[in-house]
Amino acid sequence: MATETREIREQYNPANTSECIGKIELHTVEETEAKIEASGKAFGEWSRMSSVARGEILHKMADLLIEHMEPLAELASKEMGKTVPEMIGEVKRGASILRYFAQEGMRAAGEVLPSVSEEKMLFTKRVPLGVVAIITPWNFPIAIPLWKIAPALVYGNTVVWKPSIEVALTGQYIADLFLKAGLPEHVLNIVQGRGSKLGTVLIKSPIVKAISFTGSNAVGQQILNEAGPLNKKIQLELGGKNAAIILADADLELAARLTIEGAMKQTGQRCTATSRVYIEASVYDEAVEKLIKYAKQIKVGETMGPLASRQQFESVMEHIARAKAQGAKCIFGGKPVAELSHGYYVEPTLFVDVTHEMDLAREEVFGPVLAIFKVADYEEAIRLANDSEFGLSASIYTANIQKAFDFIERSEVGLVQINDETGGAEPQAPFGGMKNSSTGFREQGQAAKEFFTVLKTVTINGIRYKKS
Ligand code: UN1
Repeated sequence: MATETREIREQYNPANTSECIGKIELHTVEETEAKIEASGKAFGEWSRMSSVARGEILHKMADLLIEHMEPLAELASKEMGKTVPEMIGEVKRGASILRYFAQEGMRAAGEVLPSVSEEKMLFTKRVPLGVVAIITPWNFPIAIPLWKIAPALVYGNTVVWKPSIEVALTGQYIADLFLKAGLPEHVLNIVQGRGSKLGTVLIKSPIVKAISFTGSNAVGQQILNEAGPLNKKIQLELGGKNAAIILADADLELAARLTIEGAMKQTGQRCTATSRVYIEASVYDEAVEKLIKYAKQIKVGETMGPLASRQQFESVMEHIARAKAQGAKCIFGGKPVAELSHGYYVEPTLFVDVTHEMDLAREEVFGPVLAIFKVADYEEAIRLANDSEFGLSASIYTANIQKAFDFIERSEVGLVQINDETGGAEPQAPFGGMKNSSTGFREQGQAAKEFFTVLKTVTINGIRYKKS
């Protein structure tokens, strides 16, 4: 049988589309299978190592990440377009994720339970799953992989990791740093290639016990269809269409600033981005004026990077064209930036006169586009905010504590924000959504343990010492 040869892919800078920033050799199906097998072989020794020692390696990795902060942030920024300061922030976040999970190596892995019999000791013990497949997107090329890989490793699993092909060089950099940090070979195996080709190999392999994926709903559904019947543990973080509500009693300055930040940070390419805002009628005009004021402060090319790829650029422009065609009114932006045609730059874009029948109210754009709605009151706002197939994050801006508490109860999302933007996540807190935004287990915090370990219940009979 002829062995497949590796395809070579060039990576281009989305801020300067003719600049080739490096090449990456894509793995073949055979090589991917070999990596899965290598992960399987590495599992025994890794899982037997003390979790404290595994945590030490994560600590070292956090130090290395900080040491390599600048070159890594520059590479990742050139590969997917996020500005360097945004990427520096992401590297720091990566280090704090690693430090949080490093400490997990020192925490309890089970509990002692009372037994009905005095002759028995009954306890639980968390054990790793085995080989886990981690498939990560391009929009957080450092933080998302680390918030999956770090818990997977500290709890004793071995990992096959496929970063998005759009950020293959950044992925390779991180994998190399793990080796430098002292991770034994084959405990983390990176595979490079397209999900359409290698994804199925990972998902269907009998060696792979669990799959953690962040990305599109279409791919998430495919993973459920393929891996669900195989009884694999599945964790999916998918799309969002996150709403913010601005009530008449809100601090409008704060609400407008954070709504624009929520919508435009990272060029809107976050599953937690604010993409709809519902404003109470009595403050509508004033709030819209303030939204425009903050949108104007964004300097595209400086404080806001390009979209990550041609495909993203075309998709966002298509969403904008469709919104216009369906009757929404663009009051700000809406075009590529003419002077920056060397990159995939799009203006921060605001739409009004949007109805809930329009695609702009329902589909995830994943770009710097915000749909603005006028509502009569809080009741209409929450009804419309919940009118979505997604349920990741939602914000309310108000000074009314009863409405804020009502919102905590009634908003159909996993991440509820009071007087704060829809995005953001801290490593110690569980992250995930409701409805079509997530499947299975929450990520990060103590919730990560639920996904990356399984409980054994142990009974020891005959423990009572009897004097002979
Ligand atoms: C954040 O808002 O900082 O892909 C985190 C995403 C999410 C992570 C968002 N899984 O955008």
